[in-house]
Amino acid sequence: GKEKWPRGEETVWKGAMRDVDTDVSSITKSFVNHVQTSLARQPYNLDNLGAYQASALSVRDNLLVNWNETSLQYTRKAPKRAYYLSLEFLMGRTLDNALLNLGLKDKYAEGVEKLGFSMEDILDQERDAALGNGGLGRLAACYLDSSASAELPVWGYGLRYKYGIFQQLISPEGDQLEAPDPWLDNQNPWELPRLDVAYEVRFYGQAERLHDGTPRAQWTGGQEVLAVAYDVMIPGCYTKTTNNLRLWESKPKRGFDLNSFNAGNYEGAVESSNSAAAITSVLYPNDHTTFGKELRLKQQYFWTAASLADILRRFKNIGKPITQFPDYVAIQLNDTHPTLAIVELMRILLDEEDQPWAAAWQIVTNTFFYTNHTVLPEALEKWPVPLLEHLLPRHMQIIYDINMLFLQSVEKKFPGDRDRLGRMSLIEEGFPKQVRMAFLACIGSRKVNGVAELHSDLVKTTILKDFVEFEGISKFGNVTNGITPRRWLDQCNPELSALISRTLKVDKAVWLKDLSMLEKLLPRAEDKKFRDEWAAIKQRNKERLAHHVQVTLGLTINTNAMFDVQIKRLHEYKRQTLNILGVIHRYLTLKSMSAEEKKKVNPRVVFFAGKAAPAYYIAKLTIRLIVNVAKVINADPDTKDLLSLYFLPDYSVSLAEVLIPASDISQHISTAGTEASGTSNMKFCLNGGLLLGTVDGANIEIAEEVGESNVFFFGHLTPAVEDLRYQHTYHPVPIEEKCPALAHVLNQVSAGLFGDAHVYEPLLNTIRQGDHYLLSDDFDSYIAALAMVDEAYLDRTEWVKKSIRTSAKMGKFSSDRAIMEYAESYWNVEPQHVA
Ligand code: RUG
Repeated sequence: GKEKWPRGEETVWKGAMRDVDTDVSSITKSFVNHVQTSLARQPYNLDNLGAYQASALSVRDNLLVNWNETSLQYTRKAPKRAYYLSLEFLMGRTLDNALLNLGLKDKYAEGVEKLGFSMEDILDQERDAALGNGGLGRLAACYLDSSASAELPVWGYGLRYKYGIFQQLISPEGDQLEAPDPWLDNQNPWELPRLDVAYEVRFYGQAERLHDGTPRAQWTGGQEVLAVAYDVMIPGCYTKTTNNLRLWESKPKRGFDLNSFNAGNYEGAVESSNSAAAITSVLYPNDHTTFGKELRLKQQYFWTAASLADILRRFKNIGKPITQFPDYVAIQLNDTHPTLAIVELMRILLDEEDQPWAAAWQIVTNTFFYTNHTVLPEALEKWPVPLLEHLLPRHMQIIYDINMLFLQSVEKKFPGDRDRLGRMSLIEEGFPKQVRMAFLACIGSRKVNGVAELHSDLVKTTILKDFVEFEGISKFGNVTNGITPRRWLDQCNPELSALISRTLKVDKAVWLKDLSMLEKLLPRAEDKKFRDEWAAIKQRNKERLAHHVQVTLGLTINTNAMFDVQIKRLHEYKRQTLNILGVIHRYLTLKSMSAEEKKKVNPRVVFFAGKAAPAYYIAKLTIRLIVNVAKVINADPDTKDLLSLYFLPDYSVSLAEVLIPASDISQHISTAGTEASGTSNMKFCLNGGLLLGTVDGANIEIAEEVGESNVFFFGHLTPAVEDLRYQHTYHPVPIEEKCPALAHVLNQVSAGLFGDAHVYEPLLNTIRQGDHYLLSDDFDSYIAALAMVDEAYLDRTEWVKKSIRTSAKMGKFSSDRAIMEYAESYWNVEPQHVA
């Protein structure tokens, strides 16, 4: 119907509303306006930080106009929307990305130059928004970029942690130290507080079933806290569509308890408000582990309850009956962290919407979609029943009810199969009993997917095998992860991006949104001039990295060497230990070479970066070993020109943006079957770095695309892993016998070649005893693969050809492809063009 203009004169409103002007003089004007009014500063003493803030506020004006129009369009048209629930969004910096997506970078650079600043310095002022641990959180960020770029009505929901992932410091002894990450201290221009968008969230209390012939219950008492919305604008690339990432902050419902205050009990008066604020104070710095901590469960419920209340309110504004909820709403669960949303929606439908059980379950199971990100048993979330009963009594009742009905239906399909019931129950027996969140997420969702072909197959044949047999295979799918080419090529490697545009003779706006166009570069691998340009850009990126390391750490790096990079969370399954042992092997080999032999060796610089979970002892020991090996190797005059090693502290999205374009070879060497996908592998290859890896995760699909002759594979395959582990346990062979080269390396470490020998014994013992991650099985083939890399690098022409071919075949790994698979095959949401 025709809308009525709400108040005042429409022509006056419309005359005053316009797009923000984007010519250079309007940009400088807007910048100076923000300096004067928003920042209340003088031009005379404006520093780079002030200039960053003024630029950000000015760019934000552009985003806000688009963001408002996008919201209005969604409200008017009421299309089906999708919501991406993720406890982590690893956004990195925003200014550069926003400028590029808006197509305004050159103009802003010109504008700030005229005002006496350099764009590069300004960009460097921004702190990373590091609300995530690693791949899972960065994937969420890439998916938001792709959703907006594809004009899809997708919002993210997460938590506004006051402190993001900790800052990593490395002590002189090589120990990781953790410091808080006060990322909001300089204010955050990219978020809009929405103090008017707030919901009450309850914890603890009592749940009483009504026993009135309905499944209803009443949940009362306990603690109530407030969830307040902060909105972050997500601009699409070359489109008006600007979506929203809504992050919740916890606040006390009342500031403090006046009664206690008046009675002189000042601490008591603020206690409850402190406990409310604590919920969103810090990101848990663990990935791939469960912790069973009450505060973490509180975070999960707080966030899912607020998000669902918000989604429901928006749905109700459309005025449709609740049974049509799944026609308007799809909710994607990023791992099991938001699984309580399934139970919370049941609670609302039963207790507040008065729906019968079957109707409620029907709505729920048509709304949710669950993505699994790991098959490692220690990473599968479980929550103790007593904790859930205490914190969320009504939800525990509902989980019991879901489980009872579910097991009844299993019993019906497989009569008398008691083992199966035990295996499939949502409740794991034990002391205490635990709720298996992956099973709950699975049965409460319409579809379940893994994140790479191999991983999705493993999900179906291992952890959810019984569920495939019960529910049918069609519920289980695969969406191979992707990365956004905007940040991971155009932004981090502007020279390569420009070369591609020149060569394809199209504007980058075109190929950045259709990454398969890179394939047209393939014939250019035969073109010497193109190869030279390609290689020169790689070289300049290596120099850029060396400069960065020089400025930040005061170290001088040999840019004539091959750059060999492994950057990711420290974890035994990712096998950084294999890499450092390989470096030691190389060092020992070099030491034993004659001067003549050394002349044939190509110099290599090895980079590591990554954080270890603060309580992960073995991972921290690996960092210590790397740092201390670096001290010895980098100081050895016999070898230092041929081999050097750096552990770069405080790995972040921004550091990755400098490291990735500079890499000649990167390592993705997890034990087969353990890395669900990996996404940095895609980023390196997109930037023309070659891949050294195991036959695992997305490495396999990368090799399928670029051809096996362009990757360096090694190691045992997934089907062999279980047998090998069995051998280790029941027929152990001493390392000396099984792998003498590895034994020699381990003995050198034990003997103290890299200092305090005894310190590393617990780390070395993980290999000598049990060797769960199969380092001793893969070491020889790893060393052979490294030698093949050396060999290949000697023929630089052929190497550059491989580099070009690799990059050219990375189209599949754009997150645009992945997000369209979710939109079309899972959520059923369609692009909404904002004119
Ligand atoms: O370990 C996986 C990566 O292989 C994957 O690429 C990434 C995104 O799907 O997710 C990582 N992950 C898995 N992060 N946390 C988990 C398990 O909680």
